[in-house]
Amino acid sequence: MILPLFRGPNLMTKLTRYERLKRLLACFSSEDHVLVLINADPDAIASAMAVKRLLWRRVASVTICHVNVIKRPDNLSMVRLLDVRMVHIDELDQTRERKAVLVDSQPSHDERFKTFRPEAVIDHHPDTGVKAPFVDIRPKYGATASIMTEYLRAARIKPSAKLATGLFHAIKTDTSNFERKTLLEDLKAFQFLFRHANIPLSRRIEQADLRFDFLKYFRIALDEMQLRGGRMFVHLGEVVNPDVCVLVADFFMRLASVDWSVVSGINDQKLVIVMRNDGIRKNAGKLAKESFGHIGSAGGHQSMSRAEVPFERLDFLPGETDRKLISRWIIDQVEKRTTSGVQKPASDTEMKKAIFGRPS
Ligand SMILES: [Mn+2]
Repeated sequence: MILPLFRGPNLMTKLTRYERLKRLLACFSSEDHVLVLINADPDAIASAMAVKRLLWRRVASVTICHVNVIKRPDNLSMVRLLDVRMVHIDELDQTRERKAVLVDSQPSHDERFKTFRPEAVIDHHPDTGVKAPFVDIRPKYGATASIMTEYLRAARIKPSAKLATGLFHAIKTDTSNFERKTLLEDLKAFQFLFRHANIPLSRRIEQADLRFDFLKYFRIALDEMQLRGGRMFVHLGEVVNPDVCVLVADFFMRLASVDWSVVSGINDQKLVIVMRNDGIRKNAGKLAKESFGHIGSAGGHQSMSRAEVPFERLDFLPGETDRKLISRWIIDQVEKRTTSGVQKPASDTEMKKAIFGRPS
């Protein structure tokens, strides 16, 4: 049976889940070698796993191919713990004729996608006017994994624990544990996946956000942190990855007595300053702009922000590699902008109380 080709997202919303599934599957035959193209993050990886499962025994082969380099330790552990087999685009045998499927992205999102003419595009980002034989773009969804869960359910496939865990982790990640805008459909998918997922495994993936070589920055952070009022400051010096500043800043926010955390590091000839606060009558984005916007780029939201100052703009500091000097300068910049005026540095008892809790 030849199904009419689908050419727009509006028609798609009127189709039942089963009809959508039928149309997607009708794009492929048993001789096809399928390439699932992704920009690897948890949602894209899990969605690609779901496509592979949907096409299992229906096509000749399915290869998952990522265009980015996976660096984040939690993403690396997801790939490892869920046994996801993928190839980087540079290692792909491009001579082979393949039908491409793009999930959690659209062709215009990456230069390297543009060289493929995808057979199917399934995504939840705003529609960029994708033209393909099969298009299913639902921008209101919190995750592509929720859409893929609907396809699996329409196909009456019971997901393996690893696939379910991947999709479960993807929805948690893309919705920030449902703190971001989501649909009832995301919750329904989540509820379904919960029954099949390995929850300790999902937690393990989530927790694995540290690399061994990050630990030394935690030592610097604990040795050199300065608590002033409720504000925690530390400058980590040269860091291998600016993500370290985010991890340390989030770590300090776990202290009940800390209501601001300002953590900086030097990476790629730039001073990166990461700010976090408790979200109560504070604006991290504004503070970052006021403190560092005149000398670099700065921006963010109410409770999280980031500023980047090119190294050469710091030439007024006599020794820009001196951690203490940079730390001093950052504290000055931030404290100059705060309305409450000059804050006294924390006393030893205040510091101890913050770290170890109330002394008995
Ligand atoms: Mn996504």
